[in-house]
Amino acid sequence: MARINKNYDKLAAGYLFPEIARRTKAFLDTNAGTEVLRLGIGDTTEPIVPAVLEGLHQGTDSLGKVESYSGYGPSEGVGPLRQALAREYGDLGVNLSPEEFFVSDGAKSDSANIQGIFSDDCIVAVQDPAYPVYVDSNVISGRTGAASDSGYDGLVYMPCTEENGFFPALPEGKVDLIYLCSPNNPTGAVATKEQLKSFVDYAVENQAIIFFDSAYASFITDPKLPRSIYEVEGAEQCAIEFNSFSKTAGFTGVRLAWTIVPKACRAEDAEPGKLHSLWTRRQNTFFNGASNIVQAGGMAALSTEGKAQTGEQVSFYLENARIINKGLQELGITTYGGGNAPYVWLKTPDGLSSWDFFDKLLGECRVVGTPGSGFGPAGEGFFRLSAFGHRENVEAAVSSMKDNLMI
Ligand code: PGU
Repeated sequence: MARINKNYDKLAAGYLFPEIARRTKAFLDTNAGTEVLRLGIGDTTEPIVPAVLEGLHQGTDSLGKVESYSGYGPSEGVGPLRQALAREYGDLGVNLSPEEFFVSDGAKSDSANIQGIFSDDCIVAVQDPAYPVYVDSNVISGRTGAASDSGYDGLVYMPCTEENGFFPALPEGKVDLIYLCSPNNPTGAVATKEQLKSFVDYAVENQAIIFFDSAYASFITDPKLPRSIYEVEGAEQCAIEFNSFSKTAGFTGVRLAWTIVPKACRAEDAEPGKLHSLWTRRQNTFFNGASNIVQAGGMAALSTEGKAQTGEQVSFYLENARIINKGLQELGITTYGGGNAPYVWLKTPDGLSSWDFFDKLLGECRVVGTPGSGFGPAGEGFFRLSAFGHRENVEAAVSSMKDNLMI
């Protein structure tokens, strides 16, 4: 008899973004002829820049010639891309070797899969609110109990609140696996070096591992803020980092990312290098490498021209965030984030619940956003607006909120 993985039954609801799409569709079905302005899922909208497109074309063309055709590549990614990534970190003053970079098809899959190389009885700590993948992947793998209004039993929630500037205090007691995301999804807060240092020191002392998701690092404009956790001394011993071309190069549909597992990184019960070899083994067995066409595009995104052009696109999205922030503040709404991140995190007016505000914003303004409670218990009473969008749509959404939101 084939039995299912019962942990799936513990998941509190459908995955957040399809749930929003479902509710939006239900709204459109009952309001025929209406159009909605989508600031919900953080999905890029602007076309891929010419220098990167050229790389993708070259990647495609090389498959059409016998002398440059390639089939399966190394599952860790092609050498030149891993070398180019290592050089990027070198520019940040971080010394990592190309073999410590694992190229993949997404930071989502890697951040969901990474827990698989750790023991089932590890205690997991997450920022609250957080990108739902961190929690859900640990629920599915059986590291939690049942869900209640205060979250899953057995998970350590680290609240990120207005009071602590949306960066959590260290966990009380010993935890084993810690998820941190900076610039943060959903709050838009960026951790300082000192804040990250406190977690690195904790992790080294407690032989814990930090999973650091820096998928939005390219949105950091303040030169004092760290773009990688490895800018903090000691992090190579205790941190695994995820990043992605998705938001930087418009690759959300193209799919290309990387994960760094330093050889110095070590688990409590294994020598340094073991985590690196386990992740190698895991990827070799479960993954056949990112598309060779796409990796050529990734190389182009890291060229001087590619970086200049994608940098302009990132600035464009940040300008969207500024427009959203300004509009909301003119409405008297308290907002956070946006300055170094593509998300604006707003406090719902009149103490509305996150889902009530979702319905109100959709009903009154035709604007779709993401309820903060979908990211964890501490997200209740907050709401996320994405700055990814065509300028005219972002402006239309802001005007509609100013004209129609009844507060
Ligand atoms: N990490 C973080 C923190 C993210 O917010 C997202 C996308 C990813 C990773 C995904 O990176 P990929 O390299 O594209 O796999 N977050 C979006 C999209 C929702 C989703 O389910 O991924 C968001 O709106 O939060």
